[in-house]
Amino acid sequence: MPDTPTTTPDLVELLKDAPTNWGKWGPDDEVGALNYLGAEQVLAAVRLVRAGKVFTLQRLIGDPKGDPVWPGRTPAERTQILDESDWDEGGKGVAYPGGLHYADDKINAFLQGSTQYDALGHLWYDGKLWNGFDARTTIGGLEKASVEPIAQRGVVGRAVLLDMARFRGKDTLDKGETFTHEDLMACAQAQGTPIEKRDILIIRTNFLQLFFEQGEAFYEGFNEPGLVYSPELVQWFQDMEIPNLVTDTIANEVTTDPNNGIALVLHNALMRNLGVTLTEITDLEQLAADCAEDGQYAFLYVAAPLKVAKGSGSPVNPVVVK
Ligand code: UVW
Repeated sequence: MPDTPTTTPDLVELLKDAPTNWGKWGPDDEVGALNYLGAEQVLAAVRLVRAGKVFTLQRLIGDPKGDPVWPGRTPAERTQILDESDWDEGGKGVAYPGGLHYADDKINAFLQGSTQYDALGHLWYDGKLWNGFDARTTIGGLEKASVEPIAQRGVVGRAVLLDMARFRGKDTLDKGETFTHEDLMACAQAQGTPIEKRDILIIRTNFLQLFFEQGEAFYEGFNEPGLVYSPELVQWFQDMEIPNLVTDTIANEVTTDPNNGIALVLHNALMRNLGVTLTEITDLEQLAADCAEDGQYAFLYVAAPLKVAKGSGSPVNPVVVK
């Protein structure tokens, strides 16, 4: 992590006048701004399917080239439990009638260690989660605002790709590089597809290419590029009723805000306070190349994280259809 100023304010102070959606969908709501995605949004998104092109946005779990993860997390470990060798002489394979053999394996994984949805209760400040739930409800597993209600509901709507790397004429955005909601609108304008109310935003930085090029050096002075907090940006998300922010970075926003030294401000201002769902570590390369070719930057987006009881997040393989 980069050094932070000694005068770093805390989130309570920084966000004291920031908007919240607590209570907007009732005191028990656990899916927040996903409530903006109703039948009207689903049907409008389906009408964007024209060519039958399908893209999956998940990164490979167990990539031989490595799995990028937030510092302190470790990539998933897959262990082979059964394979053909278990039916060799003296092996542990059971002799099923008919000669059945099979392969079994398991993974030991951080639920946020690959392409994932964050539960709304994944992160908080001042002792309160999304919708005002008490942070003590996280002890031993999320009793409130876990990933399960998001998984039960699913996420379907119109999404817009905002190719910030291409817009800035770069292969990848740089460490700590920031952009604002105004940059997103300018990017959308340049792509010929303005952002509409209730759009799912998918932002491409291609920053994780540097993980594959640099190996461990990638984590030195870890500071991902991304959106940077301002009261105006938070208000814009609120006014635009953005349900879901999807990025190809590990944590969706500039890691350390250059203006105040605080880590992951937008996780709090957008997810904890407004209920915007966050989706991270997506692979947008094939989709972005296709959008550059056919000029269609808005499309149907479908995703459902896994139904993990009390989970603070879950792996996901989002699907885009054009
Ligand atoms: C943290 O919240 C620390 O990370 P992420 O949102 O990437 O899971």
